[in-house]
Amino acid sequence: PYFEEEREGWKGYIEWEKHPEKKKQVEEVLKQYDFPDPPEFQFVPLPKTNPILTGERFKQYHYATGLGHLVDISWQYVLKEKAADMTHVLQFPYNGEPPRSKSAGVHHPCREKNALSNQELRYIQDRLVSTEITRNEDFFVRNHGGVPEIDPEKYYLEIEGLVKNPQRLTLKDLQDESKFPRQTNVVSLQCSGTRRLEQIHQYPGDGDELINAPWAEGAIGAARWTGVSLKKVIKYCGGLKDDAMHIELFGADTYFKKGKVYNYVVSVPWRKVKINEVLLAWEMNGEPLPKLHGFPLRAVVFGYIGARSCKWLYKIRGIKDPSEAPVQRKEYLYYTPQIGKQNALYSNGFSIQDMPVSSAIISPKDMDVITHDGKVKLKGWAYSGGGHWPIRVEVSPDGGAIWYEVPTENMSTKYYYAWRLWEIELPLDPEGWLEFCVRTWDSALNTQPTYVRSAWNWDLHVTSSCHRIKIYSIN
Ligand code: MTE
Ligand code: MO
Repeated sequence: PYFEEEREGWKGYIEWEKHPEKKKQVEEVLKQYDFPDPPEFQFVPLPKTNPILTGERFKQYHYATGLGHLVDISWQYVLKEKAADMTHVLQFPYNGEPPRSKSAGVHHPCREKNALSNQELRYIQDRLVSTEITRNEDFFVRNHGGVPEIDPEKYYLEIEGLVKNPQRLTLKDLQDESKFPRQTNVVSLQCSGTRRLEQIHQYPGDGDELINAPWAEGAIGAARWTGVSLKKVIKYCGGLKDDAMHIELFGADTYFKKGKVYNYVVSVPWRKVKINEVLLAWEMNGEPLPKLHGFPLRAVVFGYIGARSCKWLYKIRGIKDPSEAPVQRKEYLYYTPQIGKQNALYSNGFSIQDMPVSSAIISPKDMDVITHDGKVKLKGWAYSGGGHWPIRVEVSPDGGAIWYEVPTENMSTKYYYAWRLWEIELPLDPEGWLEFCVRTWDSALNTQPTYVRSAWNWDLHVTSSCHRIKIYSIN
């Protein structure tokens, strides 16, 4: 059931026919490998050295690690298995992919050639923390496959499975306020890979995530989403049948995994839906949902990892147990630090839903040289998932011995489901290399692990430790 279905007015596939020349070229190259045919490709030179990973153990990822900033996440397939013995890697962009702003796609500070310049990176990240509601064009994009094209006139949402009266609802139905009350919420989405780069520095796990999403601090944002509560839609279908406990969400996009094509499918528990924390949204910051963010309809699951907020939503299903789809079952698993190459069984991982409390310093940036007259200004974000919100942010100028509390008036609006931006001016006397770090306390009094290695995990998810940067201070 997790393979792509045909539907009128919806194109989830790539148009091979339009690129006969390239298709042929690709076929030639692919003969050497055992991979599905891509529609289009280009060679991208990779950096010869990688400042992040050194040593024998990491050799096989040597080239792959360069990909993070060269390739963005929407590429269809990367010959990563072969990357170790190539100086070039194939990239396959999708046809008709909407253009992205740099700020939407690149939020990680790899500083090799071909990456963003420091100046660009600084500009982008400063923009990110300049508004508590993120501009649509600055909102990070994380796509597992291509962006499907959906004709809104022909679009309908199918509701089936363990619901009492299965229905098909058009956009007009959903937007008809006599049927469904509208709901608007300011909600942060955060990719579970945010700040993954810090875990990569420690040890890069199976290497998969180096290619897929080697994010730094920018895979997070807040938007004002408008739509209907999924709960009301299920009620409209007469409610769930007795044994239904979860709702499965089907995205119209397709992606490759181990040579097979799947739809993007996840699930959320009914208890989450019941408290109106799952929104089916068609509007983002007062504009129709942009294509890159799931046009015409997406789920927004408050406080969960971004992965559950299924984009290009075309079908929902009442089910008994969590979805069997690969995204739900095999990805987004949280392992203990002892789990690694030898014992990484899917059954050893917890399925990640709630996002933990986390924060980051965005300005200054790691390795900055700052000249000051005894004072330095820090800026960043703080967030907590699972229905909690940041209540206190503390920063330390000396790696965590002394902590200063950010005054509440220097924290942005408390929205319950969104991040809070903060800034603080610290007194600073010492000169030379210093380590700044930040930690946040949330409304349930959770705070962050001190060091990244205490929460390192094989799939490199939800990096929640204190964010640390090194700066050179000149007084
Ligand atoms: N939904 C579909 N259909 N396909 C996807 O690839 N990516 C997920 C989620 N929903 C994804 C998806 C992930 S991993 C994240 S972090 C969020 O979308 C990102 O949402 P954004 O791109 O709007 O920021
Ligand atoms: Mo994600």
